[in-house]
Amino acid sequence: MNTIYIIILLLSVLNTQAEDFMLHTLDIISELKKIATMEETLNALRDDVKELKSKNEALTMQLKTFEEKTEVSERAKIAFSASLSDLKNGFQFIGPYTQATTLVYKNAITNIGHAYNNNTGIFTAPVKGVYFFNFVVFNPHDISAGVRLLKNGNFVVAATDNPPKQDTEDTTCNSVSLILEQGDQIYLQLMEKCRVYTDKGRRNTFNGHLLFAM
Ligand SMILES: *[C@@H]1O[C@H](CO)[C@@H](O)[C@H](O)[C@H]1NC(C)=O
Ligand SMILES: [Ca+2]
Repeated sequence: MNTIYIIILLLSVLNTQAEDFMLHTLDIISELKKIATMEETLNALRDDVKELKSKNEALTMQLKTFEEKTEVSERAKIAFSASLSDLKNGFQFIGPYTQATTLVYKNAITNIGHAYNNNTGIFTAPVKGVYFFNFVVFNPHDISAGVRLLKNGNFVVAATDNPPKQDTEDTTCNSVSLILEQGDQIYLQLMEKCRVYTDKGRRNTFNGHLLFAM
């Protein structure tokens, strides 16, 4: 009786273990399947991360360039106005000369950014951009007035006026907007055999502004 009981007990124990074993095996197979799927997902994610990284690098570079450009244009505040002299009394003629001569507008009324040099009369562009220039020319006496604007020594625009006896105007002017590279130089020349005049009226001026950097 005892022996039979023990055998039955053993069989039932073995049966349970077999079931357990089967169950565990199924678990392991499904876990392995899950791991395989996870590995695939991981590989796909790794590719995604790689792609995002390179996109991010490209965007970071673009942003850096943009920020540098913005910084340059924000930094660049350029504006000047200058008259030939700051005479309080009397007057002075400049010219006529046989050769064209650089006009030095000595009296800097405004010179933000110091791109205009009132010792030499030369404006030097500190950044690439679009600049606006204007010059007003006045001569009240019997010789023609004539001034030209040059960029790096090359003619751009001029303003001329006939001698006062030939008409009733003594004043002339011209303006121009120019795309300048950094270091480009702009200055005004008194034309050959022409004359300008200065007194406390400050009627001859040279003006320049940076409209926007590029
Ligand atoms: C340049 O302009 C400033 C401001 O008007 C003045 O103080 C200075 O003497 C000028 N330089 C020359 C060479 O005239
Ligand atoms: Ca005239």
